Amino acid sequence: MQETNGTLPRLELKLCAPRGFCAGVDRAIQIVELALLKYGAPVYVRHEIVHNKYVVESLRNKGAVFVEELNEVPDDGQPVIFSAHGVPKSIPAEAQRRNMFFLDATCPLVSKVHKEAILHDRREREVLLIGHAGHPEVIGTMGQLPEGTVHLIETVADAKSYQPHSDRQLAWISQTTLSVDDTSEIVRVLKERFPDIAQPHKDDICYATTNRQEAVKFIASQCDALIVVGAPNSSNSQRLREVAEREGCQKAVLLQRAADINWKDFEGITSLGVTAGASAPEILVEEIIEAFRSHFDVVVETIRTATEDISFNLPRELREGVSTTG
Ligand code: 2E4
Ligand code: SF4
Repeated sequence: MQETNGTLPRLELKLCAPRGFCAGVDRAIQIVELALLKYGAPVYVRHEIVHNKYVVESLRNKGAVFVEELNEVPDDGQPVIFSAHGVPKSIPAEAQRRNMFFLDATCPLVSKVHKEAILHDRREREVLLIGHAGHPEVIGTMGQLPEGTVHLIETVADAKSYQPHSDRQLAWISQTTLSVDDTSEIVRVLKERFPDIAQPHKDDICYATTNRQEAVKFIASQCDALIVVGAPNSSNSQRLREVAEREGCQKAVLLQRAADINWKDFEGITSLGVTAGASAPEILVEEIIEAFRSHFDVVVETIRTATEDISFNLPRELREGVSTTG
């Protein structure tokens, strides 16, 4: 039984499970940490390893140096790590050309989509990528094939108006962190217009994205407000906020830290849903719950809608014993 506090208003806090770190994020962060242990600082990381400032700052404090492009990395023999979102083929090619030592932290589920793109092209199919323009994962996936080969579909309207560029069979692939519902609507339109379009065996939207959206769907309509812990540039976190809003939650907000809470948003609520994007560490969820404890008499209930037991192997270079004694 939770202790109750007579002076503060009661708040039923429904905590989504699963939430937060997925196997791809866990692996990417481990790659940076193990590289720092094995090769010493600095270790260069191309792009935020995952879209979270707290994660990036913690790694920076341990000696990681974040850059956006390889031309910012000196030729000092230290490793450069590619972020979890994946990179166009031109990036490892450039690293090789410069004789750089690189480690690839691309999530294996993103790499799987890269392979699909390449395979469709080999089978002479015209590739359509469902995703958001400008996102690093989309840039990486499009960059698996020569420019102009992968065609981006962002919306249902794009699917309705798409004009094939060749007489090849079409094939669709997708970004891993999309809205499950929006994507199935886009796919429905594509299939209606192009019945023989080839598609992934299973969805390209990953298990973590799917499970986190399902969990939000399950609780959103029972909550006066819902917080997604995550960064504004985190696609999967943004999608969670949208899902909550679409399910009828009156106030769905994305927050990075407790300091960002606008208490006016939560005045008078009696139930609050909390989840976290795949790149948001649990410590930030705890920080936000603690902040609510100073304004409400909080009773936490964890609502589990799926269990996850997925983990990915580390790159070969980091699998052999890393000395922690320096
Ligand atoms: C790689 C692929 O893609 P998104 O913006 O959601 O990335 P984030 O870093 O927030 O989450 C981890 C991740 C990385 C998700 N999919
Ligand atoms: Fe990989 Fe999915 Fe996590 Fe992205 S959200 S890093 S695709 S497991």
